[in-house]
Amino acid sequence: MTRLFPQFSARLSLALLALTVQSAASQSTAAAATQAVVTPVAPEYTYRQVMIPVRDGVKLNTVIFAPKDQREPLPFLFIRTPYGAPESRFPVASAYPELAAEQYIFVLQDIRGRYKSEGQFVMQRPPRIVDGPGPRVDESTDAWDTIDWLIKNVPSHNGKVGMLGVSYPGWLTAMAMLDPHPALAAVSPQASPADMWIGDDFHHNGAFRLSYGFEYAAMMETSKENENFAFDRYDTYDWYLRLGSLANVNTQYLKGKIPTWNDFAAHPNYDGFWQRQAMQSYLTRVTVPTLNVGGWWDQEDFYGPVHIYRTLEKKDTKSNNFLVVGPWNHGGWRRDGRTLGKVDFGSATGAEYRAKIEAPFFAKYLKGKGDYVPAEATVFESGSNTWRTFSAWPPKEAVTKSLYFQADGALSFSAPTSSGNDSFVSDPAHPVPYRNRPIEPTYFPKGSGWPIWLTEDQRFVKDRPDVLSWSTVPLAEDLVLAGDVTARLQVSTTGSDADWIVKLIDVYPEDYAKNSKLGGYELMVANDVFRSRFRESLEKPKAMVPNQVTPITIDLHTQSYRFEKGHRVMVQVQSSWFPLIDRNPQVYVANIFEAKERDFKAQTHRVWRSPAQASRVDVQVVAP
Ligand code: PG9
Repeated sequence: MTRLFPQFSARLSLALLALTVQSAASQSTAAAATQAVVTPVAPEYTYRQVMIPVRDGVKLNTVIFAPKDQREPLPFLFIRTPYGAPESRFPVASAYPELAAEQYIFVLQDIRGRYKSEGQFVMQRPPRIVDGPGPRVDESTDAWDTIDWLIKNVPSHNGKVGMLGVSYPGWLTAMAMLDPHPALAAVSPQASPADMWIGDDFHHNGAFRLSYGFEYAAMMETSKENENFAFDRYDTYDWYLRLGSLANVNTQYLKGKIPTWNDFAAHPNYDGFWQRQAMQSYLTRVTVPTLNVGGWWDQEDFYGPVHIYRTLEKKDTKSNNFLVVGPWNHGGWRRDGRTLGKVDFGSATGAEYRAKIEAPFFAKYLKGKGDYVPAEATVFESGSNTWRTFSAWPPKEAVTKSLYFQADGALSFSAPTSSGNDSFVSDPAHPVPYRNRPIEPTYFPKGSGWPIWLTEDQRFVKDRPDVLSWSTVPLAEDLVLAGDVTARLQVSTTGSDADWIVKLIDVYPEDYAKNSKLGGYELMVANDVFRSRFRESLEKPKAMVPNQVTPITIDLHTQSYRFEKGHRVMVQVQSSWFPLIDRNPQVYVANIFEAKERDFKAQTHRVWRSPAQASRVDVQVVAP
């Protein structure tokens, strides 16, 4: 057993995000933290602002912070952002306390077309595309040119550059590693999206993430600086429902002026537009040591970091590709990380990660200091609240078990012996809210429930007739998920299209000794949505045949989670998650962005649970 953090016992708001832009042979369990993490006191940093020219003559606004008492030639830590590089008073020390205390030359840069940089912003500009007479430019070349400039123009560096960033800045980090400058020596793409149609911010399995897609596109493309859409009501559930057809977005509000919205509407299927933007085809080699970081309850980009890790892992001949996943929401590792919503993980997991993984990672590869040996996969096992390391993810020793849907709302590890189905009416006029109403705007200045909605108690939908639930009896022993979770449903509908949302839930005991206020709490552990029209092809959608039982497979991603003895495992199925996901008309239309009000029809959906047509959720588990 390897103790990961023997010394321990132990909020990236968009604002901060905007500013910042031992290989274990087998599994091992880290002891729960026992001492508080001490945040180091960082030195003061000097500030310098420059406009760095890149190969097509565009100048990029860049700010450079060096320690006032610089002790030796230092590596750069380079962060690129679309959210605004800091003005003069950026608190490097409080944004990156552990790294700042170690001393680096921090460089933060506005990407092309955003804030004070010149040029044209393109949402996730696909790399390696020549689209004009001048030289090819993209985020990869802009990073390369900037690094080249830094190496040639900034004094007292050691010739090495590291890059990191959360979310869009994480994706920019990934872009820089594709064709890296020779000085780029280590990268940490954190919560980087990998595929905006399959599993990250804008769609999941082709189902459009309406509220996030709309609000993010409007925020980014109304002007060069972030500008929130002005909703005329607090509960956006109400606003989106009144909006009606998505065609009304342009006619009533955006007027065709937001390119990303126009792209959503023009590319409802997984066509060349999305495929060119997705990382998959670019991840052909591990170019530099890469620390991939994600959060189990990331409300925006969880698919990305795991997918990037897995794709690179297949090419990782020199063991330079690593995975860290903790009990975090989007960027939660830059905060304290002890709690998420009402759930307490027992220690300051964000600070633990930064002090014990991130800072040693960069010190090793950029300064040649320390004896840190990164584990292949470091994951936080929620439930027991322990860090674990594995030599592969999913762990080689994990075995797959199936949780079968049974009659009378039961769920068990044995296949059903009797036939039947459970049904519900899904009415687009009354979609199931994805979180408790009121649903404030995503970027509500006075605080939004958005960052923690994935940890919300699912009892808020308990009494809805359009949400089906199946649960086990209280577990006689711990059930330890370590690996992938996949729903395999057999479904039918009276309509010709439908969405299927599957949620895997930990139901706490009524008498929950650790916190009596969480008695009976229903915590989502894994979830996702699938739009039936894409069941055979993501590129060529196809209507469902009314009332025909049809298999649907839904990737519920991956987890490290201990369902403790006495807890129950629950699976819920519903057909709407509004306004997170746009409403499916439930009558097949070629492009839902052009659906008319009259196309939206209530339909009866069925989930089958017969021996020959069993519905189940497969989980990879390891021994308790
Ligand atoms: N989730 C955000 C995003 C990343 C990349 C593209 C579009 C959106 C973010 O937090 O940066």
